Amino acid sequence: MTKTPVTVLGLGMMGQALATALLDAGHPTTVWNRTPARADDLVTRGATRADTVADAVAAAPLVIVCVLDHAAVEQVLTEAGPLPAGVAVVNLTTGTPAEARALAERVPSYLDGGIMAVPSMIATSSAMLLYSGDPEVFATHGTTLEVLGTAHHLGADPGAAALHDLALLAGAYGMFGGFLHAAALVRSAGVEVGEFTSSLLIPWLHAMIAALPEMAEQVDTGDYTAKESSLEMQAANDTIAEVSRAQGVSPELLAPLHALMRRRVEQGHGGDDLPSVIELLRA
Ligand code: FVH
Repeated sequence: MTKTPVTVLGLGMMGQALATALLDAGHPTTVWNRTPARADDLVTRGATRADTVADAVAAAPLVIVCVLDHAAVEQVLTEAGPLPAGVAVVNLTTGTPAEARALAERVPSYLDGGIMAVPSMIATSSAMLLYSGDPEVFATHGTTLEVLGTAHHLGADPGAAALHDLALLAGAYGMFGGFLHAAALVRSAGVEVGEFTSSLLIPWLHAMIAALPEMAEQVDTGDYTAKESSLEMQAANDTIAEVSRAQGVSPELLAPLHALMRRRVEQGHGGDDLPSVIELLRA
């Protein structure tokens, strides 16, 4: 069966991975990059080089944009000029929900996207990509987009993918922050971080992840009643910070969470569970 031709605009680390995956899956692939030499390897592998953005968007019904930031997307689309009828644009550049909505106003068939993967994960089972915007574009091109990684369409609001992308990144950064503090603490005692991570931290985090569905339910229902570990108990002492300071480790990564827990207890919610803190996050 003939595969849908695809154009990839932007051949940085991520654009190269996307174009390679499409080529490997048998899609006729046209590529363009501001610095043309970055297309050389892809052309050797079978991609077609477009000399201008306008030529690139005219070459395929599906155009994937993956450049540095929103300003670069604006520049590239301006350089493209009016898009040929029937061309769908899928923008995988990291941006904000407002930027996604502005682009959807400008581009008739538009999907915004967020890549939850690093380049080496593209086209593997670990890659997840979020999309939102024109449902028809996803219905038409979803199968092609699955080549890049598991594709989730989050609805017609073009801003939804960017919001979910940032929410997922926030979750990951929270975990990385916890990891860094834990690593600093054991390192201060001369413990090898690699061994600590594989034998203790990863199994512990797996056990803690199992608590997330119940915590999410508490947030959804607004019933934060503690079943096992009250906020009052958790906020009562600040042992992590105390011991960290004694070990010469700054507690600044974890201090904000502890301060919020204390504030919530002071507000009379000591009998709640940890998710109760979310009520203090309304800006
Ligand atoms: N790489 C990653 O791990 C992350 C994973 C999650 C998603 N991000 C987002 O993907 C976008 C591109 O990231 P990247 O890793 O490909 O970035 P670079 O390797 O730095 O390549 C940048 C490309 O953007 C082109 N570019 C920059 N400014 C302009 C412009 N004004 N007009 C046209 N193109 C522009 C640049 O071209 P050149 O410097 O080679 O000429 C590269 O092709 C990004 O949003 C991440 O947040 C990646």
